[in-house]
Parts: sequence; structure tokens; C-alpha cells
Amino acid sequence: MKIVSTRTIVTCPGRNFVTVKLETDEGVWGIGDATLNGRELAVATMLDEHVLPCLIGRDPGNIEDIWQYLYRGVYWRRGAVNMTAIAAVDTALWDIKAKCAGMPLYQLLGGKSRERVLVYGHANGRDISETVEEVARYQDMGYQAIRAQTGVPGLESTYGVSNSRTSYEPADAGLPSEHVWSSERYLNHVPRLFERLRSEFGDELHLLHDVHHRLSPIEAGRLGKALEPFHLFWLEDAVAAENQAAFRLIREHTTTPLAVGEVFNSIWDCKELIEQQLVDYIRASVVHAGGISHLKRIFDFASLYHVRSGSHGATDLSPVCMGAALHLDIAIPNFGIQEYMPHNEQTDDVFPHAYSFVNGHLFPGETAGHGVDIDEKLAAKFPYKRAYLPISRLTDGTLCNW
Ligand code: KDG
Ligand code: MG
Repeated sequence: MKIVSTRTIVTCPGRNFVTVKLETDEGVWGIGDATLNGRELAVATMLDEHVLPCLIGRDPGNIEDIWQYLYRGVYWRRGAVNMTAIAAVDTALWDIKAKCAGMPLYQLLGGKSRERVLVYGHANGRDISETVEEVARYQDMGYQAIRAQTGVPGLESTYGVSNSRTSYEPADAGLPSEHVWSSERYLNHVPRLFERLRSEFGDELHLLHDVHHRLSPIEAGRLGKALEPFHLFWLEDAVAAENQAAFRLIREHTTTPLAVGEVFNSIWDCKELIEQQLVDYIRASVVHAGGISHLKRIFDFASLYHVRSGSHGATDLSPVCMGAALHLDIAIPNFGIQEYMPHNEQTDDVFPHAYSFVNGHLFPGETAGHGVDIDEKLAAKFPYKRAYLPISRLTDGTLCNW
């Protein structure tokens, strides 16, 4: 079998998505997500100009060789744009292989280690009372694990909270909007949210929280310690993780479980974090961490060190990434949890999929391949629209992590 045609499809059914499609001489095709929020066209260009032309004539069955060809063959290793492009190709190749085998992808990854995939949803409110209402609403929808974020008094906006109470979409401006941040105000407020949530909802509900890279290690230690009585499932991205050793300081101060990894693009971003057991959950994703092949390598490595998976699944990762992730989630032994933010209706129409949500869990479905397709005619009706994530500044104007 040979790859005979390749293309990149850019569409914006409410937000931008980039998808790779590979077609073979036997009429089987596979697709992969190549979306990098705010940098979509950089990946599309990388694919169109530098990656896809090298695939024509290759045997799509040689997934590992093609991965190595694109990784080692680039000379300039790693990087978000490069690894997202490799991920998209890798995902499409696994899709083809599973379709050829007539099996859902999880069968090729070792079969099922569990019947269903536990997911967490997002409850966001402008203040604590609104977040409490949202958590109740998510519980009514069947969620057994809920990430809770709240507005902070004195700050006009914060990560994870929509000012309009509609579903949260941070990439909402043609150029980056600017937000003001204060870790002091945030640190004083967040423990009050979780104290209230535990008193309203009891001990069983899994509660999660995303700091979105904003604290210093010692501040993160303080927050983790303050949240211990409310036994979170995890505290996410407490600090930016370029300096992996920084997590040791957090660990020394708290037993709150730590999760990190949504901006990672290779095993080298988390080698020390995993090997030294500085985190509990690794949140790298299929689309940004080199596809099914590389993410499985990361998860297998993590399984040696009691680190479980918790993949990123925000709405800027397309249904193609979600479908592929679910096959990995259901197969690996050290699955932890999967993030799930449902896409809007238009997106679901552009990407018909086999996965389904039932009672707080996702099921990958039994369709051959990863179970997600793209309606190219419909996709063409939603042209690309430039959109950026915001930036953050401290109250004195210093640029800080968003
Ligand atoms: O593109 C950035 C988003 O995916 C990110 O801000 C969402 O932190 C996020 C999460 O945990 O879903
Ligand atoms: Mg996050």
C-alpha cells in the first residue's frame, strides 16, 4: 500500500482547526489533528511545505519509521509546530492501519484495559456562588469529576472563567487581549472556593483545579498545602514547567497531587518530572506530543514511576484528537483521567465521530480506525479566522504567564 495523496484542511466552525488527510492507493484514508491554538497556519505551512510532500509513495504501514524520518530527519528536533505536524501524520497513519485491520484503534494498542474512560468537565463561575451552581449543573449531567475555576475579587478576568457565562473560549480576539493578574489575590481566594465546594457536595465528587502556570514554586507549595483538607484529584500546571526541578520544591511542601504537561511536546519535557516522581499525572496530548506513537511512549515510561495519564482535552484540540486519545486512554494500564470539553454543534457536524458521553465517561466506539472523520464540504464553509490567546500582566505592567 502507498500514500498517494495528502492535504491539510483548515476550518473554523466556531474556532480554528487544522486536519491532515492521507489517502492511499487502496482507497483507505486516515486523518489526524494538527491544531495549535493561535499558531494554526504555522503548522499548516509546515505540513504543506515540508512534511506532506515527503510522504507520497511511502508505505503507510511503517508508522514508526515515518515518525523517526520526520523527527530525526528534520535535524531541528522537537518544538510545538514541528511535533504537532508529526502528531497529525502519526494519528492519520494509525487511523489507516486500524481501518485496514477492520478494528477500532484500541485493539492495535493492546485492547481494552477498562470498559470506559473517566472524564472531567469544567465548572466556571464569576464568583464562588456561580461556580457552586455550575458544579451542581455538571453533576446533574452525570460528571463524576469536575474542574472548578472562579473569578477572583479585584481582578477583571482570570483564566478559565468567561465574563459572559457562555462556554469558555480564550482565543477570542484577532490580536491578543491583555489581562491583569495578581497571584496574591488569587492565593487568598481559591481555598475558599474548595472549602465551599466540599461543604456543598461532600467528599466523593472528584474536584480538580487549573492554576494555568501562574505561580512560583513556593506559592504553589502554599496553595497545595492550603487545599489539602479538600483533597483535590489534582492541582494542574501550578508553575511553568521548563524548569522541571522546580516541582521538587512544590512536592516538599504538599501532598496535593500534581498534574502537568499540556504544553509539552516530547518525552524530554517530562523525563525528570516522571523519573523523579515529581508529578502524579502527565497531561500531554496526542496532538501536541507527537501523536499516538510518542504519547504512548511517554505513558509507558510514566507507568514505571506510578505516574498516570490525564490528557489535555480542551476545545482547541479537535474531535480527531479526542477520538484518538480515547483509544489510547482505554488501552493503557496507567490511565488516570481525560479532560473533556464538548465541542459546539457545528464542530461536531464537521467532524462526525463514534465516541460518546454516558454518565461521566467517554466511550471511543467500535468503528474501525479512531472513529472520527471530516466532512470536507462542510469544513470549506467555515474559513479560517485569526484568533489569539490572551496575555497577562502584573498590576505594575510586567508581562507574566497567561
Ligand atoms: O490553547 C490553550 C488551552 O488549551 C488551555 O488554556 C486550556 O489549560 C487548559 C486546559 O486545561 O484545558
Ligand atoms: Mg490546563
